[in-house]
Amino acid sequence: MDGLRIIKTKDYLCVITTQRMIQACIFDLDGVIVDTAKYHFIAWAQMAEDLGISFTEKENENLKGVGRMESLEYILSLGNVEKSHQEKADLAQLKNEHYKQLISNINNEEILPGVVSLLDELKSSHIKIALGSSSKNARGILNALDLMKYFDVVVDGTDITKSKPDPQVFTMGADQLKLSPSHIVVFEDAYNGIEAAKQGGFFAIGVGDENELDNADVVIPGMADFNLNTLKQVASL
Ligand code: B16
Ligand code: MG
Repeated sequence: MDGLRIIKTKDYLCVITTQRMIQACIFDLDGVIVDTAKYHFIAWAQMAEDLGISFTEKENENLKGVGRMESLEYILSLGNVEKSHQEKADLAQLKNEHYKQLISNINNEEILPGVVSLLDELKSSHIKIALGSSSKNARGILNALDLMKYFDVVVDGTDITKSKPDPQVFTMGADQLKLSPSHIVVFEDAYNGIEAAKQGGFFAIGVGDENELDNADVVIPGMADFNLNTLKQVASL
């Protein structure tokens, strides 16, 4: 009897409802809350072109959830280009300046469909909300989208030392929430991000294509038709 539990004692017969024990949700940023992947692509593609490296949108897919320096290394490897430590730092900084310029006018119209209503529902149901993003620009983006008010905890690229698929970004979130990963749902759009969540012991909901996110516990195409009720139905914690 899903959702109901019957307890018999000597004197009582109690029927209690068993809520799924979702105590918190951790959201990835790029690709889950906002579609910034296109801006990352424009900035990386410009840098690749300047270096004479061919870099396609398909190859950009491999950079979802991947940190800035690791992304740069990947693009350089595509063109067999070698750079010194300092040159890599300069290139990464240049790309980031271009990216920041591209997102300088970002506003809440770019929040992906269904996100705000889910955050509202979680908030009013007292389910904790955290961010688990590889991006060092995450806090600035949350502020620009006026979403910071929803988040109890924010862990981003400025806090972590290990990139996804290492679970660090999510386990730091769970630690700061003072909750066990077994009661937390992670929303992720990247294969590496799902890997990180699973390795950390979280329930992982993939947001995107089920063929690409086949390591997730559940895959949803997006948050447009997703709400707390559907979350409770799909998340078996
Ligand atoms: P930044 P997420 C990731 O964010 C992006 O998916 C990835 O494309 C980007 O390279 C990475 O952040 C680092 O971003 O250069 O802004 O520090 O998906 O983990 O929220
Ligand atoms: Mg992402």
